[in-house]
Amino acid sequence: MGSINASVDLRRDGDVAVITVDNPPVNALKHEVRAGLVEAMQQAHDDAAVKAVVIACAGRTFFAGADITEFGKPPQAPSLHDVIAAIEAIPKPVVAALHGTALGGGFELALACHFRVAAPSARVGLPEVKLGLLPGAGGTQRLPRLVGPEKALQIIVTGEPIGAAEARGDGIIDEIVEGNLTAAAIDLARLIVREGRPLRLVRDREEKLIGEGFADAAEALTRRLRGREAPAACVEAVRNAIVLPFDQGLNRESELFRELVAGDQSRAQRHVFFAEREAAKVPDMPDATRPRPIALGAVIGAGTMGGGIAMCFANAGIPVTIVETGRDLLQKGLDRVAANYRTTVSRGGLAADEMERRMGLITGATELEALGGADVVIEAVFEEMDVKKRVFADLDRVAKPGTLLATNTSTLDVDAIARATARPQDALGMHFFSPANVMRLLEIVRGAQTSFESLATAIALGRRLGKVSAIVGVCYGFVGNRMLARRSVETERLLLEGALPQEIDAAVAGFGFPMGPCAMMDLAGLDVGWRIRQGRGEHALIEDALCEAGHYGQKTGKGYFRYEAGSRTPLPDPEVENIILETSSRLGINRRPIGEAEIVERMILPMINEGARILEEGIAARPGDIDVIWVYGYGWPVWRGGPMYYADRLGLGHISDRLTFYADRSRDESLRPAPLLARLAAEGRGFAS
Ligand code: T1G
Repeated sequence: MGSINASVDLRRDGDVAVITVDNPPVNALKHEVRAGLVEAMQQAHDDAAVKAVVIACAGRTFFAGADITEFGKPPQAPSLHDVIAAIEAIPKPVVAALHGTALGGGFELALACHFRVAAPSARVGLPEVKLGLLPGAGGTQRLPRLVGPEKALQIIVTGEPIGAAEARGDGIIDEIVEGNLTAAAIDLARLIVREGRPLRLVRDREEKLIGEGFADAAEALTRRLRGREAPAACVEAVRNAIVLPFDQGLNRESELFRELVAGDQSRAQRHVFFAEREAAKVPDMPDATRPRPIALGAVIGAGTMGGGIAMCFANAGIPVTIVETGRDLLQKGLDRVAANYRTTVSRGGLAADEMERRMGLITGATELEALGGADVVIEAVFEEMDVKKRVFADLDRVAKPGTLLATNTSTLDVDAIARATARPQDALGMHFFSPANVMRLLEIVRGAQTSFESLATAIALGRRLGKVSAIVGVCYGFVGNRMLARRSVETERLLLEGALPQEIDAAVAGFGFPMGPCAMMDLAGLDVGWRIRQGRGEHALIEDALCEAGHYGQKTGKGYFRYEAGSRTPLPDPEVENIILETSSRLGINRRPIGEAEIVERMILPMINEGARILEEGIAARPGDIDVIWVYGYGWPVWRGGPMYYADRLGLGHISDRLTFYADRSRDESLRPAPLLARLAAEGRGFAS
């Protein structure tokens, strides 16, 4: 007994063998861990004095799954299947002690044990589908045997973990224990030996394998997952648990896993997994930098964005004050927040008492002085520079020293706003996406004078608010909106040259976006862009004509599409077609049929080109940051990895040729390949290299 290797320790506690794994930060089941587990199980098996085994992990969590960095590399024995076989082969009770997040292969390992105890805060789940995979170590065969096929499918296809209490209710967890978890697991192991309880493996349980309702559940769960391979594989594998003997189901699961792990979709989703974790890192930030504590927040402006941001604070348990200029506007904003919460409660997404608790964390005020004690203030007022500068000058007067001053501007110059204060080092942008309480992306805009401490504070706050943060520099529209503007220009051109809104949206949806550009603009409101263009003296001929005709989008029941009362379904609108045809003929344009491939190219390639400029200017530090921004903020299909990842798959040489073709044809020099793209294409390299 003793340490098996650097990650696995085996000790005896009386007649119980205790295996403890310590592979920070999340006890991923890397090769060394698997080898150590197999060796430890063998020793426990061979030692006659050992009557039971406990498997536990040190650090912040039980195994959080297989080591994702090992995927795509030659497999090293023993595999996780070998570890599980060793656990199932031992004729002694094996108890798993779960804390933190027992996920993927970690949860599958626990399902191979005879008993599971958990800390109250533990969560279990099979998130492989989020990596474009399915559980590959028996989870699709064992979990249905424990909780029934429908519940198992819910857990596997959503990839969302469940809490210990729910898992206890479902019979996954045998006991929830307070205090010393490993000691409790040892006590249970001893009790099982003492009582001579029968050792029943999950794999041998069939009583819950009822197929009734499975097909409907599968259809409901996968309806919105168009284009993805992994969910369909999950459904097939779980169905096999109902119709095939265990070992056959297991073999088919492994086949499906091997197909998916080698496929483009999973590679893309694994790229996004790691890019998401990189995006919140600041390459030049000194390691010693520490975030300032945030105990109290404030939001200026109770509009749609302000209310949504305040909900983020309340959802994270942070008290927040919303400041508005007048009582009526304030009450309107608070009512909108309450209505949002009530909708979530009515859909079963939140308990009524939890809603009350969160509402209790939100306070309204009409005096700026009310936010004097806040550790962070997020300004979410009208998107106008003078208004924002005035607010920041006032903030400078009332906010306490060290308060993080953030603007939620989606386009404006953060440095100019920061200079309205005497403390630009404490100012930056925190660009939330609408609806702010739902969208996970947060663009943190680093100003020229923003201090590392302020940056670290914003990054830590983003994490507490459950956001995926990406650090970007100051320019018009930052990263996401700046690239989106390229797509809007091409949308306008395509409409003038021959396409119709429904054709453009169908092509973009076919690529994998949840919504096309025209329907998206109808949701955001065409008048928002129209007012900004008027302010900048710019034009979008078709969109301007639509606005002049009262087509503001969903809010007026007509935009690029028309909407039946109470419906959000975009319907082709002959009036819009007339406006488009009329505008084309007024400009003397001979309209032509435009195919899906050309539409997709012209929606995507100019954005990639702008992404290259953004990288060249250092507005984004890594191509992966741009990918994370588009996946979490603009609906880019995660299984395509993001625009820059997609570009590398497509090949920069090809992209450069296509852009040159479109630049020559349209005589729009901004479509010509950006220097970085042209250079990398010439060198046969990609953005990632
Ligand atoms: N493999 C390798 N590295 C991992 C990892 C993993 N499974 N999980 C996390 N990391 C790294 C991560 O990149 C980061 O590194 C650091 O750990 C902290 O992570 C056979 C096939 C567990 C909920 O999908 O969801 O099992 O940036 O910042 O916010 O069926 O990490 O510090 O260098 O995310 O506290 C299934 C993935 C695998 C879980 C913790 N498991 N991980 O969140 O920390 S597939 C998963 C997470 C599988 C089997 C299959 C989260 C977390 P760095 P973090 P966190």
